[in-house]
Amino acid sequence: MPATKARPPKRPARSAPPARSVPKEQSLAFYRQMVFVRRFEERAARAYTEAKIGGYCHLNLGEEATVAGLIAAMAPDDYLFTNYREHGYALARGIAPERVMAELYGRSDGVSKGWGGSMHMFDLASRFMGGYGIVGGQLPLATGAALAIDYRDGGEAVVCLMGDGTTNIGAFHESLNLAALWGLPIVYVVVNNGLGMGTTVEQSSAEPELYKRAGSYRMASARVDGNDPAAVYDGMRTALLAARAGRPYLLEAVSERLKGHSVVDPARYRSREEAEALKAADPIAAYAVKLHERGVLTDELIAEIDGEAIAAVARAVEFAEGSPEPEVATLFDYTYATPVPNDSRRLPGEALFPEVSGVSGVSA
Ligand SMILES: Cc1ncc(C[n+]2csc(CCOP(=O)(O)OP(=O)(O)O)c2C)c(N)n1
Ligand SMILES: [Mg+2]
Repeated sequence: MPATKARPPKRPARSAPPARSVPKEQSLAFYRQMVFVRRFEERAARAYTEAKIGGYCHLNLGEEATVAGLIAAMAPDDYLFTNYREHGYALARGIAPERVMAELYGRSDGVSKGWGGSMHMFDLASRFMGGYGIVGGQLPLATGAALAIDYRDGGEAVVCLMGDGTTNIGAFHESLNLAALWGLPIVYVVVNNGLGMGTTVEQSSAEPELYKRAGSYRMASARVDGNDPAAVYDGMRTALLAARAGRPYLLEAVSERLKGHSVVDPARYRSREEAEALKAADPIAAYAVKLHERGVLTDELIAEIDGEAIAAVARAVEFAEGSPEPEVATLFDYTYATPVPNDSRRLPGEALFPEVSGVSGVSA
């Protein structure tokens, strides 16, 4: 597409109903969670630019309200699948920030023992099932998990997060179709941050009100304001109730991605005006104002919460920096569920056929 082509308006007016107001403690918990994710992500971005974190690194900046509301509505034994933009969800799900940061650093005390990195965190204890780098790759797996729960008559639900761009992947349609046919206990959540890399929802989706796509599968769905944690929480509770009763659900949470697609993306496709306007879309600032007006937050409390978050993130960084690198010999551990004596367990540089001297890295 030519760079000069005017981009369409970002999205139609929000159709989400306003959230019911939540008790003071719950709204404070939302706020703390949002600030913590923000500070964690900002620190991760800094560590990345200092070359302490390698590989890809996608941040939840701008999605903090969605993170807080979604996770608060889940039961501890529900399963969560995400895409690669996952740090905030891992933290909110209760994985220690030290282990999340150590994973970003690729260290052995990380959630995935340092072998997964930013995109591939996995923690069975908190039923955090990853962390997937292939767009849409998590959908068939999450749907399969929901089928397993149904088969065992379990009471848990599966929550499968994805971005707006993911709704144009074939696996989206295949998964929703089967979930609806089989009445699986799953909530598909579209975290609509307006962009798939640099492409807007309107440029890529013929039906840009993404929650409406569920209609093709006779699946209930709703759109909520992803900048309001209480709205997300309400919407998710409704969705989970339906899913547990065997009625899968599609929830769309609309927010903005405040920075580039990943840490290395300067987001040049955004005009200066758009970048400026984004400041007004900051869910944390907006929620602080709202809670201030309700008398839940004071200036002192705002400063205290922020200070606590910064200190906790600093401890996570210290832990990550002190954690050892994983042993190279463990490189292929966890690649397969069972030991598989095959070629891929050989380390780089090792001879393929040791008995044939001098032949290294060739295939028969
Ligand atoms: C199957 C596949 N195609 C393309 C890519 C490259 N890619 C990585 S992220 C991305 C955009 C996804 O956008 P969205 O689903 O909205 O998620 P967001 O990054 O906004 O969280 C693309 C196309 C990929 N990782 N996998
Ligand atoms: Mg997106």
